Amino acid sequence: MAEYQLYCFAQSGNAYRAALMLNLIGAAWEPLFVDYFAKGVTRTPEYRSTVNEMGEVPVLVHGDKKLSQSGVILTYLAERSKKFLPRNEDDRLEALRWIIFDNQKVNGFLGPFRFLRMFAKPPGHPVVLEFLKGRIDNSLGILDKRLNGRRYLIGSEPTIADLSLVAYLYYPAEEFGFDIASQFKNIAAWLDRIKALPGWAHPYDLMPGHPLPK
Ligand SMILES: N[C@@H](CCC(=O)N[C@@H](CS)C(=O)NCC(=O)O)C(=O)O
Repeated sequence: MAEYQLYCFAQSGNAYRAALMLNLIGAAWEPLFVDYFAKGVTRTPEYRSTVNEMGEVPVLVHGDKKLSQSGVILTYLAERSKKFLPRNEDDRLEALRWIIFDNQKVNGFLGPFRFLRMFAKPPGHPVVLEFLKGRIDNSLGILDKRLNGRRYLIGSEPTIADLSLVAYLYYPAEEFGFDIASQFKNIAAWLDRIKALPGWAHPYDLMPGHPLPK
């Protein structure tokens, strides 16, 4: 058995953060497939009582530890591996600030928007999609501005804040119905920099469950 196990599925950008971090730090890990779409596994009482009471992926298993919330998982792995760790207290707080912004305003809107467009049956109501798209444009604009003249979000090296925020942005443009990279130039260059790190892999190659059965 690998040192780490990760409950995940390919379409989950939240799980991708943890999978990408595990790969980038060279950890020995294996995915534990959660069949979210066909079986709604995260909604079952069994999953909630034995894996995660919050009914979510990702969940990282490391020995006796079972960690959820991607920001917690990233912090744990950074502290253990000393990789992608912000350098000092100010940077740690800054990383946390961006991770919370991501969870609430970047992936917090992009995730439901993509889900309602791509996977929900029936798809989301146009008014809801339009509301979310407005919020996404605003949040991505803030991120793009932050990256203006910077290689990474904090300091000169990539940290867990970068690995959190990139997570939804490598999924295909068709899934969002708009092309993030062509609309936000600083984000596009930053995505290329993270993609060039040794160990980077696309979410659909890193986690099980893609493509979805027709
Ligand atoms: N803030 C959480 C979000 C986790 C999350 O929402 N995961 C989704 C998959 S992308 C999930 O498991 N949803 C199941 C549900 O809400 O029923 C994190 O960063 O880990």
